[in-house]
Amino acid sequence: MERTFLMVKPDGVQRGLIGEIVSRFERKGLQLSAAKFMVLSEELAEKHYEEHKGKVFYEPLLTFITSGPVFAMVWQGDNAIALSRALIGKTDAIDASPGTIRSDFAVHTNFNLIHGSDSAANAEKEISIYFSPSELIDYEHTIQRWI
Ligand code: RTP
Ligand code: MG
Repeated sequence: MERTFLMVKPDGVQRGLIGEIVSRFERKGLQLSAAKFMVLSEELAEKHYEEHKGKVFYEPLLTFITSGPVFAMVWQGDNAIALSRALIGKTDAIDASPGTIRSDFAVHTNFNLIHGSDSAANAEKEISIYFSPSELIDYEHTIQRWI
């Protein structure tokens, strides 16, 4: 079992895509562990995106990601990180494969709807900055034996 951090960004919330996006991860067979509807503080956004500090898109990214509510989630399952990135698609919608979230719904790189952790280390880091351990719900997910 692997855990990943996923977040519907402000554009996904505004476009009414929370349900569509959550549905794709549910249908894939991943297990929801935690979810939170929230507005990111500047401090939290800086922690999340610290690896991009200094890049040209860093400041606009912080402005965008703190501009409205997001839907933050933890999902788990075998290969949850890579499977989620596959469902999300490449950063730029032009490069994203048809059928992925970004290909199906996004147009521009800076409005690409959803974030997904890119490594086990970043997943654990991101989970810990958004959620306390008591918010991660461990429960029997009976469909796992059929996946
Ligand atoms: P994310 O972290 O949001 O899941 O996206 P990602 O791994 O596919 O892309 P990453 O390289 O981590 O970049 C983080 C976010 O910064 C914005 N970005 N803009 N204009 C640009 O060239 C550019 N590059 C990145 C995107 O919103 C991207 O999702
Ligand atoms: Mg990234």
